[in-house]
Amino acid sequence: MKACFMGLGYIGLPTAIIAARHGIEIIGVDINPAVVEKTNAGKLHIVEPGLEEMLKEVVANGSLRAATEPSTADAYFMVVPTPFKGDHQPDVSYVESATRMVLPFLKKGDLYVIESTSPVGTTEAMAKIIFDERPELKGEIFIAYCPERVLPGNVIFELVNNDRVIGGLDEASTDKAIEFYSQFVKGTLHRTNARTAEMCKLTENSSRDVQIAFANELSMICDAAGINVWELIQLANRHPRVNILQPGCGVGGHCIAVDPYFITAEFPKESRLIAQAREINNFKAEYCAEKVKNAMLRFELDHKRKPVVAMMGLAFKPNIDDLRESPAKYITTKVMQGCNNAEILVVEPNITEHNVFKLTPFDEAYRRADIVVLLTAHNEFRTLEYRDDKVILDFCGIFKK
Ligand code: SAJ
Repeated sequence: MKACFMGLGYIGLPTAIIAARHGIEIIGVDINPAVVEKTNAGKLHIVEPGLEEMLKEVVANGSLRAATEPSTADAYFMVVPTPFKGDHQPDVSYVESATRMVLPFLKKGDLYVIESTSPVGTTEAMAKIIFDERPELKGEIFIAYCPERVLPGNVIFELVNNDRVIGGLDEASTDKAIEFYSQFVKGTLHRTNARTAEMCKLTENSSRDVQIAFANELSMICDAAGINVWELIQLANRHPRVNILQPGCGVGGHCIAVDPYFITAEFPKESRLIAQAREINNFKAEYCAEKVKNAMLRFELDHKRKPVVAMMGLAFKPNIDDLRESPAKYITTKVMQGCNNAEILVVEPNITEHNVFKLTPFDEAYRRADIVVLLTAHNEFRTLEYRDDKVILDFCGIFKK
């Protein structure tokens, strides 16, 4: 069987690699020629533990080939980004253009699947585009929605072992999609319809956003009340039915900071809690930036000189190189803009070079800084020893003080 993956990003590429290792012939398509070139050379353009060896293997044995254009296959997978526009309205234009790219190749019996996180109704909308252009395919192809749910950093395990939700436009499409995924997914494949599957993905990430907002709100209350939030949450979680997440400097990434807007944009009156959680998590980044600026002013007043400030972490979560929608990056930018010539050291151990930020090794920055701002809980930072002689703003619970 031959499958065509449209999009070789954080999800498309690992899925294509795993599928290729299970005997499926893969053509991986990306509009970025640099990604295609790198992939064909067996080099990973993303950071994901253990994946590069697998890529090398499937490229070497010919089961995965990357290209900038699709070609004839038996199944087509849309795994492209769905960002939002300026007003938080979902932008499905990449899904649409990927669909239009595969349109000429579709033939009787083919499977077409959207994996990209999408607003409710997207699968039906893409089916309309397909059948408007190719009416002869009506009733002849299988169309389904199957969202991914893997956690970056643990992709190889989760791609295979997580349960998945599969929603076809009709029963036969659900069957066909389940048949495909059962070739490499060990988790249970749950059947539903396309609209429920679309909403299920949005629900999962909104649920996490709401829960993190609760932790972030607690952290601000505790700060004002003089209570250690880390201790508080640990104690509250000893209750058998309480499970509070950890506060941070905000919520980032391309999933949790984005997907809830796909619900609020379409159902604004009904989604007040989801909208409020988004606001709280966005506000937490502003709040952290203000805290840093205040600490800098205080230092200058107390010491009659400008502080050296270390901004520790740019990535949106621990131990990855992904800066998408990163609150740490946002806070660092805000602090640099208002730094009034104070020296700001920027640290991100998972990146060697950045086109905007000059990076400093984490231990050097920690040694030199008067004010240390812990933004992302990278493993490297956990090796640092707490220092009473520095102002430490620990937004991600490294020292839990
Ligand atoms: N975060 C906190 N406190 C926590 C947990 C997370 O502040 O206790 C922050 C992180 O620092 C980060 C953000 O939340 O900024 C999101 O990180 P994450 O680890 O919760 O999730 P993602 O964005 O890496 O992956 C999520 C996952 N969804 C859920 O856990 C419901 C993943 O399973 C999805 O596949 C992925 O979104 C996606 O692609 O949609």
